[in-house]
Amino acid sequence: MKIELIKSDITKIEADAIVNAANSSLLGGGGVDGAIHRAGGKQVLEECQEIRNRQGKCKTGEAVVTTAGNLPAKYVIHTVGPIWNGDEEKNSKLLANCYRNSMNLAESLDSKIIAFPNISTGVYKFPKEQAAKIAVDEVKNFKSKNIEKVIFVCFDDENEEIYKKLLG
Ligand code: AR6
Repeated sequence: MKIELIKSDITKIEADAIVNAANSSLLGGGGVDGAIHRAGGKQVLEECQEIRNRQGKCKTGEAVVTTAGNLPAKYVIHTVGPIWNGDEEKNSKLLANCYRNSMNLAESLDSKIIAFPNISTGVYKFPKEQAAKIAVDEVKNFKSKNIEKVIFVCFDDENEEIYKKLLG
């Protein structure tokens, strides 16, 4: 499995699956979530609403999938990152769950290429260095069958520098 780092807007990435840093409502918000819903259009929101009606809110660390509407990707995997509250152990486990559950979903969808944003490092204030380490560890430890490439899509300079160092 190849691991790549790109500085970009994730809505422009032609992956099989892009991951959204959603909130538990699944109904959109700001940051990367807002960008994905704006670019994906109403199909993404409608499918999120159907999931809400079926299963209620999405718990932190869990992931659900919709198609990608007008985006160049095939699927959007919506995962809910932890809101940083200083409880490093608990928040780290939850963030690791986001990456692992998203990889599992991508795998079950036969996705070959999956793109991740830097989950929880914006509005949710997870310290960026720690978040990047968790993301890279989870992806590297994942036993992939179908996934051939994971793309870390950094949006801000700070995350890009951190991932560059980590990935060498
Ligand atoms: N493409 C890729 N990455 C982006 C983009 C983009 N278009 N826009 C922002 N980022 P955040 P969170 C980066 O705040 O911390 C939302 O309102 C950004 O630089 O989007 O998980 C949700 O609805 C940062 O590194 O997500 C939730 O309520 C990373 O994406 C809440 O924010 C994550 O920042 C989730 O907070």
